[in-house]
Amino acid sequence: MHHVSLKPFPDNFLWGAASAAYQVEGAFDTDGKGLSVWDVFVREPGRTFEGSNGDVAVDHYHRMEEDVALMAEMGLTAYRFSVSWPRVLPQGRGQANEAGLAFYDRLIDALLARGIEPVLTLYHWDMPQALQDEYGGWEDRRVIDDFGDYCALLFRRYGDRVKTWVSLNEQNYNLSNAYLLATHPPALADRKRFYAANHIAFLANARAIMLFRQLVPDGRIGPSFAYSPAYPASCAPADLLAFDNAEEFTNHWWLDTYCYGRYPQVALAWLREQGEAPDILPGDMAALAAAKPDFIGLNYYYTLTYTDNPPDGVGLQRINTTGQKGSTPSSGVPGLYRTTPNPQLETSNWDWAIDPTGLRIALRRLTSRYALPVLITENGLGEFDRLEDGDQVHDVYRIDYLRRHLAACQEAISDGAALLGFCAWSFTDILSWLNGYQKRYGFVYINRDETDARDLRRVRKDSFFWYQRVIASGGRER
Ligand code: BGP
Repeated sequence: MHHVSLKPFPDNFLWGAASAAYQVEGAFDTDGKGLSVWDVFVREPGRTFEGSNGDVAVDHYHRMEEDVALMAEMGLTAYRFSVSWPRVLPQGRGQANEAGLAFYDRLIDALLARGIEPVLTLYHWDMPQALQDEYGGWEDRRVIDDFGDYCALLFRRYGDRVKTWVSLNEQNYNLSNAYLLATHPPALADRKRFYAANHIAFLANARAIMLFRQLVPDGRIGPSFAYSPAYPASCAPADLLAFDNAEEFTNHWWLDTYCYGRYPQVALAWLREQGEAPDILPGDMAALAAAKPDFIGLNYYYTLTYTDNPPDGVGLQRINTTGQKGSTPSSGVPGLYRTTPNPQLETSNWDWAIDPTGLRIALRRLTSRYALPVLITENGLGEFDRLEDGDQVHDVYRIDYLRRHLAACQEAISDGAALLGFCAWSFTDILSWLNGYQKRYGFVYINRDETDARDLRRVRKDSFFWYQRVIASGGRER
């Protein structure tokens, strides 16, 4: 679709950046915080890149004022962050930790004082270890009440000031890693348990949205979905089927359920045949259908290209966590699909395809299929950065990536997408869950590496000044 002229970004467009509690806060056992599953998991040998962990992370817990001052200097109009569940409820439920709640009060107030809209994520993967130990976290329906109570606590506490909320962050990616790939806690590889836990997470997401309607009636809420639009490797019908399988099993399985309370029927039939479909109790689907989100949070990094995979074909494979280009193997589900490199696209050093048109396609598919506004809750480039003399970081590759993805946003707006805002991933450099500190995403460089926290100095990268200009011009100057 070609447009003679493009629509501008709307005046109230949110120009944002994002983070997640475990990846920035540090202070993992400070001021009464309980442990999350990640605090425990990272201590098991071999789980993360060079044993990196978020004990200190980028010490945002203690440097929050400085970080917010940098956001204001940059001109951000939104900042997306997550609350650590065990920081505010050390045991996952019961007695709240006032010091933890007060930290987020201070953060929210600091943002509002600078005219930055807080976008609060309720869950960015840090399940309280206490609930994991007690009943297996997402695998037990008791988590629905506990998660609901936790959310209600935050809605009551912050709902007067925070109006834009994200429920679950990347339920699809997190639970796939946790229950299929064994790369996130609790590190299992069991498809039956995966679909069961995922169904319960949907119900918890729905509970949060229903509570939100009562407690923050003037706010808006939606899940953030890790959307990698599928492409077929060729026009061979077998590749089209593989592509169709991938869309159903890796995308519509979540998006249709969030937005319509309905699992894709062909995928459900296949899982039933395999004996791997989730147990759906009476009332479940109605509960899901009743909790339609106000917007879709879109985390977009890359597209994936699929080809046919026979029943004895390749299974799921671990991703590249070293930054050694070309080390990602083909990965798939036997009988359904497998990935194959897209020869049309460049990749990052972590083998993530760089595809701005894929973002436009994502926005168009979401718009036409779900008729909901979209908030881009993550988009960015993880790369090696070099700190040069005089505290300079010339991250031209990141500027190029973001520039092209913002151009795709404008095209999608012109196509008819109701795009609420763009939260770049990430504001400062952060801990990448499995890739350590060397896979950097920030506009602000943090002087630390995997094992040495050094001075944690904040250094504005070239992309910082670039995004500052983009925001000041309402997206016109890129
Ligand atoms: C998303 C997560 C983020 C962030 C990002 C980059 O999946 O929501 O928390 O980590 O991806 O991924 P990575 O750190 O693996 O490069």
